[in-house]
Amino acid sequence: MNRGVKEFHLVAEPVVREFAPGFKGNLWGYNGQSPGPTIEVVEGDKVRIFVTNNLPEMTSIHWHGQRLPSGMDGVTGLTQPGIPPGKTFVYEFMARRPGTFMYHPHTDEMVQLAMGMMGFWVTHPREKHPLIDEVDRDFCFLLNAFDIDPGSFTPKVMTMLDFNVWAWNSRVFPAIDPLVVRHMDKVRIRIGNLTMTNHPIHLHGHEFLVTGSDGGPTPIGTRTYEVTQDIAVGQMRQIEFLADEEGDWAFHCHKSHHTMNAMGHDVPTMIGVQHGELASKINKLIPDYMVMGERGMKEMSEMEMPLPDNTIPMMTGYGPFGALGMGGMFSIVKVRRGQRRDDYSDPGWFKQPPGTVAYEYPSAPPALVRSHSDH
Ligand SMILES: [Cu+2]
Repeated sequence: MNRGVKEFHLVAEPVVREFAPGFKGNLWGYNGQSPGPTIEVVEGDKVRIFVTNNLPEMTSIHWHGQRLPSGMDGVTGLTQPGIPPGKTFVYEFMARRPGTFMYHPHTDEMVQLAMGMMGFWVTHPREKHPLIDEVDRDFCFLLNAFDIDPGSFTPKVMTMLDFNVWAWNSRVFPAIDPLVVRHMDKVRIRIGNLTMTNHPIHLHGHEFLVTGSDGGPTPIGTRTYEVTQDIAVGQMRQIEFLADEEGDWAFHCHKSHHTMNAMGHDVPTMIGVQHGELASKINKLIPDYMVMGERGMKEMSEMEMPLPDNTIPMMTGYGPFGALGMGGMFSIVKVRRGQRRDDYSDPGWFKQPPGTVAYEYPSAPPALVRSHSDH
């Protein structure tokens, strides 16, 4: 705070980000991280942001969703010259409306977004707002995607659609923390999308309301209960729900290719192909050869195959019942009684009450009645 102005300093620079243990990327970000630091202010705050460019090319920052003077909007060539390497520019404006926003470059966006330059911005309401509830838990993350060949470290910036690292805050499951909440907490999750495609984000076990976007709080009359919310490119959405069901609840993008990690996207379909002796014959020539997917691909989630130095298996993560077969944009909302109010630490796996887990039927199942479409 400097004479009534809240000051921030963002340094655009190369960063090394760990997507998951054993898998790092050479990215661009802010202040040593990608995404950059989350900026939190209060409605009506005067804000001054110093932006220093330590990248090898010019940049700028666009304050996505903000009301501000046109000249502070951060569009290189349109509202300002680009910030040259080594220089610092200053942005000044008032955070005029409360909500969920983000920031990102508006210079060479294809490259700078593909390299991980983005950050979150939350403007809290100054007073009790009729459309903004108080919540017990307030999470936020950005959806981002990278194309990093197994064994390499730098994203391929020309990729338009075929990404292989589908991330939340530049992390991939199983390295994304669970969202830990107390039973009966009111929970808000703010999500922004700076990838090249939309992501239908799906919550198990609860219904939520979409209470806001980068356009502000949504009018009460427009809110509907959902279990999946599509988040288009360049959109922010905030969802809210009452965590009234104890358990471990999956929370993930519903595009099945987005809950996988690298190496899973170019494998031919082998279901029904009988390899027989083929694998052992090939193994004599290529010791690491593996037959993949003749009975489906779930078996791959438990395969220990040799990987290049810097990557992550395509489907990983273990739960109390075995391999989850999930990667990428996946996490778990853990609802617990007895979790302390300020405690976000992982309580471990949910202890399912006796008699509440799907079980193997001990005898012959009831006779199946098929529909007679062939008659
Ligand atoms: Cu997705």
